Amino acid sequence: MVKFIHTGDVHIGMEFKKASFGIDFAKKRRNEIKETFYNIVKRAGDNKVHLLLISGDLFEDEYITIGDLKELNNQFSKIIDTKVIIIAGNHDPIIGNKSNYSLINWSNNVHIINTEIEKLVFEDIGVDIYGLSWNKKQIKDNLLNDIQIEDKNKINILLAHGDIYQQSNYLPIDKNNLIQKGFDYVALGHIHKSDFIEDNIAYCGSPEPLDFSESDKHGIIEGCISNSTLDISFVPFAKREFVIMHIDIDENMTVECIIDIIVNKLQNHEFHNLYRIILEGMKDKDIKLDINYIKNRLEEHVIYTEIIDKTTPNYDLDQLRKENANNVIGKFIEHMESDIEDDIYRQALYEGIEALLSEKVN
Ligand SMILES: [Mn+2]
Repeated sequence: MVKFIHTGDVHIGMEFKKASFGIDFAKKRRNEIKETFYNIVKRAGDNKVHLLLISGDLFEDEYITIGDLKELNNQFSKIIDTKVIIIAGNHDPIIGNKSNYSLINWSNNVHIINTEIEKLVFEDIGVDIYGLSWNKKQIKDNLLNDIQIEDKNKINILLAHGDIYQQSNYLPIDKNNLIQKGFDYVALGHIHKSDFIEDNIAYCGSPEPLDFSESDKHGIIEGCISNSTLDISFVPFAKREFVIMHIDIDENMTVECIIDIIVNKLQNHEFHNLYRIILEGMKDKDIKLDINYIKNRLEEHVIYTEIIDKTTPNYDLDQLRKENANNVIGKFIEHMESDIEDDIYRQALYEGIEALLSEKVN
């Protein structure tokens, strides 16, 4: 039996410039991604795994440093009995002679597949590995269509970084065509959410979630493979989860009521996770939801929260329109009200009223 770990989309070096969380948390996450990856490498060594498969986007081309690469190599060199197989993805492509992968001399157990379809033969474990590294930022052609298995008696594994869900600019993969090729296991990368496409074709997902769009369980795939059997499972491995929470507000709630509801809901959750709390529903128009105040009150319960206020104040629109028939408030309501079914219009209407009313008072 051949043991393997399948990972990818690690994005080492990621700077999180567009992330909703601030610079301090971004730095923390940047380090945590490395730490988690080193732990994956260590696990491969501890469990005497034969193959560590990395399906692209190991690092961020723009932000990786030579120091980071040396550290990666140092980690790989500690598990010399594990073969580390890497393909480059769209975030770490091998473009011409310029590639961060060529900046250092990799340990003997590290194999970086080149940008033409390549087959690596490992006689000692009876495994042939096929793969292809990216050589540009976008690939529109299905470059995997022509791969053919050469020796059916071997354990045949394919590493691919691409999109099996749709005809995209990120190496579209034809699922049916892929199934017919008869690989014993296909280790996919590119999509950050883990997904078993077939029993023997899977996206491992990113080991650490990168933002709130990745609010599922993240980890690695571990497997045992022979010519006739495959046993694989997803193993959660992330240090933190991004959790999105919806809280229903009604017009009878005060700020303290709302905080109580959130705290109550957070009680079953982990301190170290990141929470996006979305407040929805109708709020009392006289209550000001001070987001920073609520955030401060949650600090002792969880390490990170962000709060999005999507509530609408319970203005009596008819009353307001009548009272303001001759001024800009009335005209504004009249103009906006026609599209009140549209979420964005409604939000704009209520925010506009709030702004105009506060002007009036002042
Ligand atoms: Mn990726």
